[in-house]
Amino acid sequence: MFNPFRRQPLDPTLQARIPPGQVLTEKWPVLHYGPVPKVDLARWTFRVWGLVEQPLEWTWEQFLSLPSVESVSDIHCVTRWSRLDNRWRGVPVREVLARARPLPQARFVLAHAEYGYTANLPLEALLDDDVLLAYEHDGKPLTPEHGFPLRLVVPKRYFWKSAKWVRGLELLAEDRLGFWEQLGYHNDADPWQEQRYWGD
Ligand SMILES: Nc1nc2c(c(=O)[nH]1)N[C@H]1C(S)=C(S)[C@@H](COP(=O)(O)O)O[C@H]1N2
Ligand SMILES: [Mo]
Repeated sequence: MFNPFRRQPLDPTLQARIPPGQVLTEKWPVLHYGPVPKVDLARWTFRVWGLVEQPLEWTWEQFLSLPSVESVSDIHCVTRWSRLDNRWRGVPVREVLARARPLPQARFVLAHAEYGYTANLPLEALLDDDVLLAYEHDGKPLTPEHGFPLRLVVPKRYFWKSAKWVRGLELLAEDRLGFWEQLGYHNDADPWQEQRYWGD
């Protein structure tokens, strides 16, 4: 049977990068709830709204003109696989938020994706350099099943926070639970603290 996981002992420097309870994989599993959306780039938009001075909406072409960076980071899925050294290209969330200018009351963000998928994070967590609205992975455009055309990437949290097919960010004063968080997954989702389920 196909087994994506390595069984050999890892060299210690690699092992040190794998959080507790995780197993290294070199494949890239596909994981999501529901179907893969068919996206028409001519009609696609990305929005920032809620507690911002300037609500904004970009077309795909406009979004591509925002400053992009490359960032290499690790993926840790709560289903226990980790994939190291993913090379992402995209727009730092910081850049997008700087244009919309969050109001002082804004402390949380709900990411909205196709079909109503949501993921919630503290605003502060989205300001890190490694947090991107990514459109390329390892030098190629995202494939449909990995989030084409755009996904959120938040390397310091379990990967369910990294919404595929993301369409906007809503700025909030109070935290609002996302899709998996409502189903009992941990709100903070730090893989190094093994925050898998609420109560862990
Ligand atoms: N829109 C959307 N994004 C999503 C999900 C989903 O169900 N819908 N699942 C999350 C989960 S649980 C994981 S582990 C990662 C998987 O990303 P991948 O399929 O690119 O590995 O996507 C996350 N983003
Ligand atoms: Mo996941």
